[in-house]
Amino acid sequence: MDESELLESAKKVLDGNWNGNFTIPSATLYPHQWSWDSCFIAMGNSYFETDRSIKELEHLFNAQWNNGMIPHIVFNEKEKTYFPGPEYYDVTRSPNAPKHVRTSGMTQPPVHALACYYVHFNSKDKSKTKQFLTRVYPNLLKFHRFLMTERDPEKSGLVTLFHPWESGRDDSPVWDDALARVNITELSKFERLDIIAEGEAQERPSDEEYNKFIFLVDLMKLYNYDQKIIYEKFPFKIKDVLFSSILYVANQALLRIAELIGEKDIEEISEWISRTETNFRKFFSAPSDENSNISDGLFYDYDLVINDTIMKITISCLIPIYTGLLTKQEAESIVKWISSPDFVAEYDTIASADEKASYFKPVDYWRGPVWINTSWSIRYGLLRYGYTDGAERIKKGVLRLVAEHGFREYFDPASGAGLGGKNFSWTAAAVIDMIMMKSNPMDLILKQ
Ligand code: 2M8
Repeated sequence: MDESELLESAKKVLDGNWNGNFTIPSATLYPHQWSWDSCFIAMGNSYFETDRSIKELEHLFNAQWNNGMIPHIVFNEKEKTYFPGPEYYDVTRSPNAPKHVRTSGMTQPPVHALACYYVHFNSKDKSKTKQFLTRVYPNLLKFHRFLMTERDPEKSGLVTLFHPWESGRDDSPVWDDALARVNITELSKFERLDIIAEGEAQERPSDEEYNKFIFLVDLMKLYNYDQKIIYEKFPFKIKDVLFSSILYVANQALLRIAELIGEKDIEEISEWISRTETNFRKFFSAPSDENSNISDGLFYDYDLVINDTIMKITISCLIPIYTGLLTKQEAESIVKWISSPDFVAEYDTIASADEKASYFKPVDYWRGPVWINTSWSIRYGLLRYGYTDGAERIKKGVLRLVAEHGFREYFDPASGAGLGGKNFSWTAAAVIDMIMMKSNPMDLILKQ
């Protein structure tokens, strides 16, 4: 398939998953609206379907909580094939939850400001999209403020997550030790609905992990989703590199949006940006240890419960190249990892965990397979720092993966075999962006 055929197929995937209000990630597993999925989808659609992108994002913002949180799932009442559904989350326990729509009780990476900026950047009707930006600016500001206050009482500029699902990388090895310390006192009875065919269990998180995922939801419910109480009592609190990197870029996008709509009061956003710049290395660099064989230049998540760095080498460690906050030298050492056989999968795409690590599993969800949204982010980082050949290789690799194996949710890094959901929306959206992007919106967003 050549690029124009791939583009048409990608558009068909997004059309097929559009339900009139939002785009589902994939019919086989995810029948509701997922927060960061919708952002990638809106970016893909921004080249041809301005109105649809706007509707997609506004549907999500319409479910924003009073405290500013954008929930990670907005439920479609008609769909009953996903667990945990709205009854299980029971967010009515929180005075902050919206009453007119049902949602989950946690959040996901804040790609939203970037997505909104993209919609304007690629639109042919700038006056329409400027109005859209003016409408959604308060939603974005409130969401970022939620993350920078409720999820960062330390004022570090780095975000604390209460659940692996908030990271978007559900069963990443990064959570293993923290989850092992979570002691399940009592667990509700539940039935998993996410393993749909015989033999697919190894491609999804294990039952043990699921029990922990559900127990953490039970605990959030016990505390009525009160962020302050959760912060005080929770057994799982991690400052995440990928999430905080995305927020750093999103804050820059928000500044750019403020400028476009003539919003002058930007001091708060600038302050958030400098907090992140001041503390990023303090929290996320590996502690110097002569005996450690982990070579540095990577960035690691930080476990607040034990006040320690999580020394697991995963895709999250590489994502800071996407922020533009690294020096040329720091970017160079990440590029070394990206180019090393430990991460470079077949087709020049990037595995989700270090292939020589004991915790690497080639077909297990976020423990090894290649994901297209993270490869997309890294490609942006490479473009940003002038590694155009590397960026081109990733693009070619993604296009080949999809041409040969379909628009799958994730891919085996060794064979390229497609895994998980079929006709997966963000895979299609990223392919559209890689083919269509002529000038780089990120150049305008990130500080020079
Ligand atoms: C996956 O997460 C959901 C829970 O939110 C699940 O496994 O049920 C993750 O890959 C996440 O990043 C993604 O947003 C979601 C929908 O595609 O699926």
